[in-house]
Amino acid sequence: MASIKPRTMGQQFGRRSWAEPWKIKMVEPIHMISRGEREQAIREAGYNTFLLSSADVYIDLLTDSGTSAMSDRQWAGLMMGDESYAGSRNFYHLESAIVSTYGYPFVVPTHQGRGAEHLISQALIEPGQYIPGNMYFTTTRLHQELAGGIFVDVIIDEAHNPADPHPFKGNVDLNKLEALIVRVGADNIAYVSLAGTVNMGGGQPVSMANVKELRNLCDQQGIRIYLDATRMVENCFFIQEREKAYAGVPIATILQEFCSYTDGAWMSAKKDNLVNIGGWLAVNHQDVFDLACNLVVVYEGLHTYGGMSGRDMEALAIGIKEAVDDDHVRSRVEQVRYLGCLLTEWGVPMVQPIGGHAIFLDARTFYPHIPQEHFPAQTLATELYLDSGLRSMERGNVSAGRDPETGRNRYPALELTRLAIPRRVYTQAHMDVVAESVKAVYDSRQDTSGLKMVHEPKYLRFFQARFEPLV
Ligand code: P70
Repeated sequence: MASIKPRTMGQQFGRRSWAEPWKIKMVEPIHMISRGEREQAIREAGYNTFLLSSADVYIDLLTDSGTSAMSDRQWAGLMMGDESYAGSRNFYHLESAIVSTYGYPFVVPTHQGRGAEHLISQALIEPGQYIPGNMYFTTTRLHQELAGGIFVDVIIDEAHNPADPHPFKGNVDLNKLEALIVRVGADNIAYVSLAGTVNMGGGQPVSMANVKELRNLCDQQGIRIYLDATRMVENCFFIQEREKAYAGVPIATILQEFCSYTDGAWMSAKKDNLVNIGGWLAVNHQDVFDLACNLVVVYEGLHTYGGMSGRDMEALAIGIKEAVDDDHVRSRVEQVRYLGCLLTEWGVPMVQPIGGHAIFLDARTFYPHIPQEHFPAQTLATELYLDSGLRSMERGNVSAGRDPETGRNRYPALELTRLAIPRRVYTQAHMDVVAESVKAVYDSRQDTSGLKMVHEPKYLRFFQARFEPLV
C-alpha cells in the first residue's frame, strides 16, 4: 500500500478541485445482473439496446434525454400545477422563462422536441424546398422530409472526421451554403436548420463568429435561420471556453446573443432544460407563430399547454433558469470530459474534441475488421452491455436509415456508439466503472464479430430494429 499515491482530480490537473453545485437528497437503487442474465436480456432485445428493460441495465447512458435529475425546486414546482385546460398560470411562467432566457417573443409549448419539429416543418416547408443544415438529426430530418423538404448537409468537412481537433466542428461551411443557393435559388430554401451542439457529429459546437457570418449571408439572401436549441447551453460553454471575446462572459449572456442571430428555435426540453418531458417552439415573427399556433391544436393540444400538464410546464420554467447557471454547465460538460480524457489516455478511438453531452466511440476504428454493413456501432453497444450492463446507443448506419428516393442504405462517414451522460445523475465513480468497461471491451476487440439485421421498421428504424449475431 505504501507505494500507492492517491491524487485528487485537481492535483492531477495542477489546480484546486471543484465539485458539482448540488448535493444528493434522494437516491434510486441500481444493480448489475449476472453475465448469464445479461446474455439472455440482450438476445431477447434483438441486440438492440432500445429494446432492453431498464431493470436489466446497470449504468444507463442510452440518452441524456429526459433522464436528468430535477432539483428540489423543480419538484416543488410540480406541486404548484394549475391543471386548467386553458390559460394555466404555469404556461405564463414558462412563456416568460423562454422569452427572458432565449429572447424570442412568441412561444408555443409542445410535448417534446419532435412535436416542435413537426410544427415548424409543416409551417415553413413547401414540397420540393431545400433545408440546409449543420448535419442531419434523425427526427429533425424526418419531419423535414415528411413535409416534402430535402435536407442538405452544409457542415464543415472537419465534422465528418472523428479525429479532427477543430474546436467548432459544428460550424456551417458558408461556401457549401452559397453553392446551394446558387444551384437552387434562395426562394427554394425554406430556412437554414442550425443545431448547437451537433448531436450526430459528437456534441460539437457552433462558434459565435460562424453564426454571425451565417446571419450576414442569410440577410443578404432573405433566408431565415431556425435553431435547434436542444443543447445550446452546452454550446455556449464551448464559446465561453474557446472564443477569446467570451471568456468570463456568463452563459446566459452568450445564449441571448447567439439566439439573437436566429429567427426562432425549437427545443427538446428533455436535455438542457432539465425536465423529464416537454418541448417548445419560439419565434420572432407573428406570421410563423400564427401558423404554429394553428397546427399545435391539431397535433399537440391547446396553445397554452401543447401536450404538457400544468405541473410539467412549471418544472420546465424552473429548469430553464437552472440550466444557464455557469457552475451547473461547467460541472456537466466537465464530467463528460473526465470520462473522455480517461478513454483518450488509454488509446480508445473516439470523436475528438470531446463533446458536450456524450462520448462518441469511433466504432469503425474500434473494430476495423467489421465492415459497416455488419453494424460495428450496434455491435459495440451490444458488447458494452454484455461486459457491464452499460447501456449505450448506436449512431451509425442503423440510425442513418435509407434514402427515401432510392431506398438504398445510407452509409454515413461517422459510425459511432454514443455514451450519453444524464445531467446531475451519476458520480465520478460511475464514470470510472464506465471507462474500465469500455477499456475491457476494447482490449478484447479482436474476438468480436458483427450483426445482421433481421427486422427493419420503415421509420426511424434504430428504435425498433432487431438483430442476430453473424456467427
Ligand atoms: C437523444 C434524443 C432528441 C433530439 C435531439 C436534437 C438535437 C431534436 C431531438 C428530438 C432522443 C432521440 C431521438 C432520436 C433518436 C435517438 C434518440 N434526441 N433535436 O437521445 O427531441 O426526443 O424530445 O422529441 O438530440 O439524442 P425529442
